[in-house]
Amino acid sequence: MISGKDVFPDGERLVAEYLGKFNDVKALPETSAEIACIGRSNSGKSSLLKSLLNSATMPQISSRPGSTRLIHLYGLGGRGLTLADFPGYGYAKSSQVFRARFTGMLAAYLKSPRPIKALLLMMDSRREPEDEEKEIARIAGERHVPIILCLNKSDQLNQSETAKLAAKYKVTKPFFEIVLLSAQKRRNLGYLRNFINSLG
Ligand SMILES: Nc1nc2c(ncn2[C@@H]2O[C@H](COP(=O)(O)OP(=O)(O)OP(=O)(O)O)[C@@H](O)[C@H]2O)c(=O)[nH]1
Ligand SMILES: [Mg+2]
Repeated sequence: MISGKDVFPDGERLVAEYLGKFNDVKALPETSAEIACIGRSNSGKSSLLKSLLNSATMPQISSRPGSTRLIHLYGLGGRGLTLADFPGYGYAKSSQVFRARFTGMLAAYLKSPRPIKALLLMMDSRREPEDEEKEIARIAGERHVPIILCLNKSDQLNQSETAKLAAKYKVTKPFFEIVLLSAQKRRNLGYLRNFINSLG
């Protein structure tokens, strides 16, 4: 597990262009390479992209779960790499229809022939991986798509909780890498920034 408290400098933000929002995988424009930020509602996906990117249109964040309802795409400075901010899953209060559509949308995306280079799987660091995370890991494994498990909200952990997590996530399998970070406080984002940049 990669952890640290370094605050991510503004100057290292990835320059991005907002490409729009899409309500269906079939509606997404063709791209040459994609990284998708996925995870449970309220885990901080939009916050992570807001902290990493420098774009005229920034991701919208909200304390209300279910705030991102469509797939938002950001192009990285003409390098052919696109970042996708997905709606979250597992929001108990969202309507059955929305939940079903969304689960279908993520499953459809993961199984589509789109050029997915990596997945950033966001999870509140105080939660355990649940069925959804295990299913995502299974599908990604079949496709040989690396997942970086992003354990977010590290600012909410004390020292002993952080040490416990480090012990628990000593073995990264089935993930490519595990990063303990704070999207909101912009802590320990350097590895992700360099990883994304290396694929662009
Ligand atoms: N303490 C703390 N709060 C955070 C952190 N990152 C995000 N949050 C908060 O978590 C809430 C949800 O953030 P979003 O970025 O909107 O979460 P999301 O995963 O995009 O949510 P959906 O779009 O609903 O799927 C907001 O109130 C954020 O301020 C973090 O690192 N630390
Ligand atoms: Mg969001």
